[in-house]
Amino acid sequence: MKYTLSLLPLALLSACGNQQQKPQPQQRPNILFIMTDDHTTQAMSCYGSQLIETPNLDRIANEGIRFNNCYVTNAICAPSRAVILTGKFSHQNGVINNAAEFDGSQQTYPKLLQKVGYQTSMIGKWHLGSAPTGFDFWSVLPGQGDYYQPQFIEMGDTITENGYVTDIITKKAINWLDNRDKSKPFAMVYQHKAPHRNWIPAPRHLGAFEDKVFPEPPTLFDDYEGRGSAAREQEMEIANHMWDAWDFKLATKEELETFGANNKLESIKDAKHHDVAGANKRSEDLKKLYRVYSRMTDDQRAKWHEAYAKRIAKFKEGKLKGKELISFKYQLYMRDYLACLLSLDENVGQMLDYLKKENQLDNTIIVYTSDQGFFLGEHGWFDKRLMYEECYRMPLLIRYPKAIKAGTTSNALAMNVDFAPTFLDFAGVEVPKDMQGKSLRNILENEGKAPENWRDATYYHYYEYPSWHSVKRHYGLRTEKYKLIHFYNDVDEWELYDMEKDPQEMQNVIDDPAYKELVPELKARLKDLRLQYQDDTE
Ligand code: SGN
Ligand code: CA
Repeated sequence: MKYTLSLLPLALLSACGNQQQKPQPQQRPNILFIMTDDHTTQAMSCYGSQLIETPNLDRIANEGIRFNNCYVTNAICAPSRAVILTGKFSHQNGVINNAAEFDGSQQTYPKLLQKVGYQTSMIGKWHLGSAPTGFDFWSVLPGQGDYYQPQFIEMGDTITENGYVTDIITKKAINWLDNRDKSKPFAMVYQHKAPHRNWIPAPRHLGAFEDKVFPEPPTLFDDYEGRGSAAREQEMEIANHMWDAWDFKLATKEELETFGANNKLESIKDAKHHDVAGANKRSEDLKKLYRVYSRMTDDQRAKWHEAYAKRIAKFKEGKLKGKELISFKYQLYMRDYLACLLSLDENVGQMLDYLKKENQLDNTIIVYTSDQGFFLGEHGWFDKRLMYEECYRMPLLIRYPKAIKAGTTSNALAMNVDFAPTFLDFAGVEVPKDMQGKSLRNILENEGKAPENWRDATYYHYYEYPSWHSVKRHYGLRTEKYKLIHFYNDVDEWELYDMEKDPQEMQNVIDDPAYKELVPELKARLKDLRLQYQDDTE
C-alpha cells in the first residue's frame, strides 16, 4: 500500500522536515582517498616530470584539479597521516614523529562521516601504531609492511597474502567496494606502501628500467655552501648513506644464499640500519636484504637475480669512483624507485575503471596524494623531513566533475591539514571548530582560485631528531614568494629563500642586506602563525 502524505504519522513528517536541509545519504558524494608513500611530484608526468609517465594519475589531474602548492605540515609518515585524519597539526593530535602512537579515541574525519551514514574503510599502509578506529572495515600492513607476500592485520587478525603489496591492496579495496552496502555512500582510505624505501618493484616490473639513463637533477652535487648545519649534517646522501645491498640490490645470488644458510631467520629480523660501521656493515646490510629475500617465491627470486645481474657486474668491476660512482648510484636509485610507480599507476587505473564500471566515477571525490614529497637526488639526497621544496610539496590531484572543471590547476597555498575539513564540507557535515585546516571546497568550485581572505602562508614543524637521517628540528613558513626556516634544539640557525629567484633553494639569503627589512617582517608573521595554531612546542 502506498502512503499518501495525510496518512503519514506526524512524528515521521516532522523528521522528514528536519532532514530537508541536510543532504540525504544517497546524495552525499563518495570519498576515495588514495595516498601513496613517498611519491613525489618530480615523478608524476602531470607535474611535468622528466623521469616517468604516469598516465592514470594524469587522468585524475586532467579530469579534475592539480594543486601546485600543497604542503605537508611535518614531512614524515605517521605525522602526516595523523594530520590528515584529524585536521589538526602534530602538536595538537599528538603524533609529532614516527615513534609516537596515535590516540585512536580522538576525533577524526572518518568517524564524523560514519556518524552521518557513510560506510568507511581503511586499506593498506596505516603506520600509526594503534589499531584503526572509525572504520567499518580495516586491513592494514603492520608497521612499514612488506613488498612481497605481505602480512596484513585485518580487523585484528594477522594474515599473510601471496603476491605484490600494491596489487594486493587494490584487490582488497575493490573487494570491499564490491561487497559494501550500496545504498550508503562510502569513504575509503586506500593507502599504498609503494614507493617507500627500499623501492622493490612488482616482479613483472623488475628490471624495467635497467637500460635507461635518467637525467640528473642540477643540484645532485650540491656542496651546501651558504646553507646551515642542518643541510650539511643530515644523513640522507645518495653518496654516503645508502646501502649497497639494501638500497641498490648489489648482492649476488650466492652471497644471499650463503648468508641465509649461515644465519637464523630470528637473528635477521632485528637488522640495524643506521649507526653501524666497519666489518658489521656488510653483514647488517645483507641481513636487511635477506629478510626481504626470504619472503620471495622461487619464481620471484629468479626474476630478481636476472634483473639485477647487470648492475652487480658493473659495480664489481670496481672502476667507478667519486662523482662517477654517485652518478651510477643515482641511476640505480631512480631505476627502482620509478619501477615501483609502474604498478602503482596501473593499480590506480584499475580502481578508476572499477568505479566507472560501477557507475560511481562521477559520484566520487577521488583524491590522489602522498604522505609527503621526496628527494630524488636533488641536493644529493634521498628521503624527506626537510622543509625544502622537493619533499615539502605534496602531490594533490582531485577529481569530482560535479564541482571541479576538468583541467583546472591551482596555485593556492594548501596544506594536508585542509583535507579533513574539505571532505566534511562536501559531505554536508559541519567542520568542528577545533579542526585547524580550512576546506578547499571554494577553491575547487572556483576553477582553482582562492577566495579573497585565503591564507598568505603555510606553516611547518618537524620534530624527529635525533633519529634516522639526522635532520635537525625546525619550523618555518612559506609564502608565495619566500620561505623562512628556524632550526633549533641543538642549534639556533635561520634560513631564508627567495622562491621566485631561487626555486632550488641554493642561496640562503638570511644575511643578505637586500632582505634586511623583510626578515623581521617574516619572523613576526611566523610568530603570529605559531600563535594562531597554538604551537608553543620547541
Ligand atoms: C625507514 C627507512 C628510512 C625512512 C623511515 C621513515 N629506512 O626507517 O629511510 O626515513 O623508514 O619512513 S629503511 O632502511 O628501513 O628502509 S616513513 O615513510 O615511514 O616516514
Ligand atoms: Ca612516507
